[in-house]
Amino acid sequence: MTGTTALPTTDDLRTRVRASLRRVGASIPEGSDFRARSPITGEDLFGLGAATAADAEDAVAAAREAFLTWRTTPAPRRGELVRRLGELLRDHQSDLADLITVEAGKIRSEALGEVQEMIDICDFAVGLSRQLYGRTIASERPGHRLAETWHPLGVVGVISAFNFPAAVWSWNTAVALACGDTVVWKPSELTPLISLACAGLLSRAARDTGAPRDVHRLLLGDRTVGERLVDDPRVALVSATGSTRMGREVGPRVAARFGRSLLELGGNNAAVVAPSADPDLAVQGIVFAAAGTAGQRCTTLRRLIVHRDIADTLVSRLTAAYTKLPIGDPFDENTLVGPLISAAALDGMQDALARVQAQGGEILAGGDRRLAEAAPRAAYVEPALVRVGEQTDVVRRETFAPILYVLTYETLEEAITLHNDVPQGLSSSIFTRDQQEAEFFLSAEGSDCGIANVNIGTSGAEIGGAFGGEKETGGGRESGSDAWRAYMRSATNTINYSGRLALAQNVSFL
Ligand code: UN1
Repeated sequence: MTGTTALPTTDDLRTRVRASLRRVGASIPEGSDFRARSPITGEDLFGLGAATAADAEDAVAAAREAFLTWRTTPAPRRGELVRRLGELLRDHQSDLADLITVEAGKIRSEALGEVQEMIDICDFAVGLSRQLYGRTIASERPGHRLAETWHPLGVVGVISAFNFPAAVWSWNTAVALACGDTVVWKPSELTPLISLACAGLLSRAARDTGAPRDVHRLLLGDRTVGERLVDDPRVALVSATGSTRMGREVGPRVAARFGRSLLELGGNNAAVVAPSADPDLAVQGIVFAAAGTAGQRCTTLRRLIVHRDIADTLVSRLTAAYTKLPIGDPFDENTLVGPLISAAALDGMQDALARVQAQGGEILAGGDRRLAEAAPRAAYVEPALVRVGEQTDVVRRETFAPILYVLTYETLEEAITLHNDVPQGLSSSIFTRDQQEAEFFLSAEGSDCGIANVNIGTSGAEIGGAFGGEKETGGGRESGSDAWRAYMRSATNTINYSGRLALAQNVSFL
């Protein structure tokens, strides 16, 4: 595998961060409670002050107070705030992308893409602010009308992960604001700087459009801050993105106080490659989905289920592509694979590789650490391609790193059984030019995931569709389509204009 040019120093990264934050108009809160760091060098950048329990209390109280005004602001006017945010994101796309690269290690093109996704959801939410439609329902009684009305829900607590440190916040926030909710955001501890920049731009948009200042509050801090949002009955909806382990705690705790949660948890996404697949298209789609973002998307392709007649050819093409992947500085435009987020992520990957080998798996390409001398604290690694005979416990688990397990199948039914035989259900795809196969994969008997694609990889969804998955992925839907309904409450109205009382179900009384 090729390496790219020398890595930037931690001082270079500090300079970049300062310049981006200055242009965005955000500053770093003084303190030393925790540290911003960069996976590019694995070193600390700045100390930061974390939110205290009193800050969290204050943020929720302020957001609740702001909600009382915001919910009465007409939705198209709420859309003006989101439109302004979208404009500021356009102006600062490059600054925000820099911060994402510094903190999450994303290559430039993917970091810019993440900000593009934010701009796109803002456009979507502006339109939505004029389309919060309810239905009129035929009443069984004469002179009656049934209607469904949608109202703002309240304070939304957003808990987000390091790997999409800005876009996932924007999916939730743009839609929640258009819906008349206010937001308290607890980002990942690993990405405080991009969070400061996003929150700073939204504050500016609020000032520019005359929206209440506290429509949005940011809380930097550890999991105890997130737990406050989870347990606070004033937080009407907790939208949490992260591991299934985290969701297993958040879901029941929010439910125990009859709050709502929207969970977007782990995936173990697979692609079926049928004999009729276009091989060039399949190889490109697979390599981006499996090795892109260094395997750190929740939509990353983790399992490949290939028809046995084409398995050897496809595997040798993939092996060739894997050995050519440029790994290194994500700011270098030739790099395709940046660093893993932490040494712990690298340990997790190496542990999974050792265990799957002990279970009979064969590493076909990659898996070795890179740049250990240049950046001893960073975690650069070659994406790994591993052939496995069966779906062992290691394969059925999500390892948040670039490992692609290759399995083979004979019949499509067998492929789909393998495909669905994992606890997670986020994203899936089939590469085929056979329409019957494609439609079967998309049918009720096919993929059991929230996202099912044809001739495209598992990652890189557009914001227009609803995003989320089934089973241990948590069942939530964010972003486009009618995901907005999770951010509002509906009321069913029965309006009697007949002048006499008629009971439903033909009940007579009095
Ligand atoms: C995530 O990894 O949490 O579909 C979100 C995708 C992106 C979003 C990923 N649009 O890969």
